[in-house]
Amino acid sequence: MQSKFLPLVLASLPIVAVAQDTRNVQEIIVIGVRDTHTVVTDDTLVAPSDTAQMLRKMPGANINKNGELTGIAQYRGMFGDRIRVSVDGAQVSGAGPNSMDAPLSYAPVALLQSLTINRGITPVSAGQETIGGYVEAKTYAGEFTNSGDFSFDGRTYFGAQSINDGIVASGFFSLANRNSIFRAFVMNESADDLEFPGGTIMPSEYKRERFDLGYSYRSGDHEFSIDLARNNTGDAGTPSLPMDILSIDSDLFRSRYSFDGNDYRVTAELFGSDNAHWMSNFHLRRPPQTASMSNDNMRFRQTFAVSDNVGFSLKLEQYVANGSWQYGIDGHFTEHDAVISNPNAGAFYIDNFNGTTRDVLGVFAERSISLSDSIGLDFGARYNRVSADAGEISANLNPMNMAMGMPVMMNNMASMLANRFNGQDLSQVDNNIDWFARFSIYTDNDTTWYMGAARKTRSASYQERYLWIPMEATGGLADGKTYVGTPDLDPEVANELELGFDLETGDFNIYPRLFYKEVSDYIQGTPSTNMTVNQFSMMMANMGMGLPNPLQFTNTEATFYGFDVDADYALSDRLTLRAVASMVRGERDDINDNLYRISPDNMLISLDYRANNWTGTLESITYAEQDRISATNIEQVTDGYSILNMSAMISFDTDTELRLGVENLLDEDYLDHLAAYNRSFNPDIATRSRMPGLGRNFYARLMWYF
Ligand SMILES: [Cu+2]
Repeated sequence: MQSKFLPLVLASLPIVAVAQDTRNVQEIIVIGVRDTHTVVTDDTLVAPSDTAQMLRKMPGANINKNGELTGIAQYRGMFGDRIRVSVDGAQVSGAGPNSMDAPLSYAPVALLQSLTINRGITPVSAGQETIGGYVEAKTYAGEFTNSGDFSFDGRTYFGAQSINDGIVASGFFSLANRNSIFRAFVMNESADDLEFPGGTIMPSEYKRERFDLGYSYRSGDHEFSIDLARNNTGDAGTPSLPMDILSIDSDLFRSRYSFDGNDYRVTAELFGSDNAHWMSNFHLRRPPQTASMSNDNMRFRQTFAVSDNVGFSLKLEQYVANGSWQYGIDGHFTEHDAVISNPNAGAFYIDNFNGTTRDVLGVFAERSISLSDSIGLDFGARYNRVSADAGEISANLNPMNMAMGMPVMMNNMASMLANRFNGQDLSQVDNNIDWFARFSIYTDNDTTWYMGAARKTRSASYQERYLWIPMEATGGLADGKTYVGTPDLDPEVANELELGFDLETGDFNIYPRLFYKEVSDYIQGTPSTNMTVNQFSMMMANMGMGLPNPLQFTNTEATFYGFDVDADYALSDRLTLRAVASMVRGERDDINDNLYRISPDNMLISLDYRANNWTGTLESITYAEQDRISATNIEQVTDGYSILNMSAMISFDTDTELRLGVENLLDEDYLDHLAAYNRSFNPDIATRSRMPGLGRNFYARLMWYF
């Protein structure tokens, strides 16, 4: 890493060596749009190892959990690729075809500075495809000092929790002066299987290491940074998926340059990642046992998957008398491959994805304008060109070269599917137009009203287009169904409206929002009508592999609507009452069905007590029953529940903070609707039954700045 790092830094120095006097840009006051809800550093002293779990406490947001490190962001009923996730400006398209390395897994809690969610209508400048919203993770990067002399600083983050005997230990070290920050970060975390009141969730253990090296330079109006990171995830259970993680080895790169001119700002970003991933159905969970028609060893499966990403963005922001203009171009180019094999039969293989590419090139313009003292308007438009392609695939499902029987029939069917796929026009191009507009109107009585409208598009993912043989490789849907893709899927187009207000009186603040989103050509699995696909799936099911009746990704129609709010009320100087509530409905419009894996209605109420050097929090979290379920995805109803959490944060001095807490204080036994179904053998949880929520968990987190 160091060998790559130094030449890149040296090469970049001449660009930024031109020092200039700092001159402040003219003060521009644009009527604020309170569209974000931020969790700041202090809140990273929480129990979960997975950054995505912090979304649970934000209005409208939640997580789809398939394992302890695999949290997939959900916002207002949309999730996965529909949510644009930025990690320090970079977009990561993970190696796992089931999103085992979902984007937020690349911003571990121990390194996190802040997690921000863009409430409501997302500006087109935030990212390329923001149909479901925008989540931004920022990692801690150290701080410049006020002196020319270098000083050594850093912070450590330690944590331990009882629920899985998990620990996390990390150190961030920096050598900084007023112009430069050299930084390094190292983290190690591991845990055993999770406990719930009825037993143990198996396999849910995990192991992860992370190493970062970075450099920032600042002089006058120039700022430059470059960062390299390595993520090594080892054994990590994902009990809601058909396989578990054996390894995820990723190298990430990102660099950023900005220049503040007199009345403009230029930002350039370049990022990339190289991710390699192994998973299997036998190394952490009980291997395939009995099968009526085949040898047990024949059902062992392992998958090797890789992804490559590069991306860039170039932005110009111009400050004018009553606001700003912003122009930009950006690109994100990804490639994915995955091969399934059997360690007991060397000749067996299935090209799951071969050379699938997805390239997005975008251009946008955005305007932010103060129409009067009390009215603000933002609007903008974006054009994205999305091109996708895939290489030819093949498979060998008859590794023993048998002359007749099941393997021969299955192999013949796979050949038919492969020939059909290879004969199709796999190269696809979409031309997508997005736009948005939002008003904010400040009235007296400390109230600001918001109104927004947008049209947002998303082109199909590589799985949705190029899954050619019925498999569960679906970006982590974890519904237990097998799927096939449709190469020529049309892009989804969402038309959305949002309305709400902020009322801030000082003692009492409330931020409610209503939203409505109609999506035409919404991509969703519908029953496959292809005879070969259906027969193949049936034979697999007969062998004890997957369910019959596969789905095919298809353009359908859908509507999302709901309401979310956060509020706080100061009961006294020391006591604050907070509440966050989220409600969302997701429905198919072309048939009478609900959408799959939509968050149940939920509400958080918390009482915070602030003393001189400590704060205490008592929190109640209530989830309603979810009976608006998808028949298409054979989804199961989940009962409502309520849990209590308690924590205290103690500041020993300005540099040291300790949080002690207990989650699910009463050890309530409940099921987690968004954690899907158990897919591994477990005497405590029936196969394909709803995953339980976690039991009582004591935890400690310590952050020490030095
Ligand atoms: Cu995987």
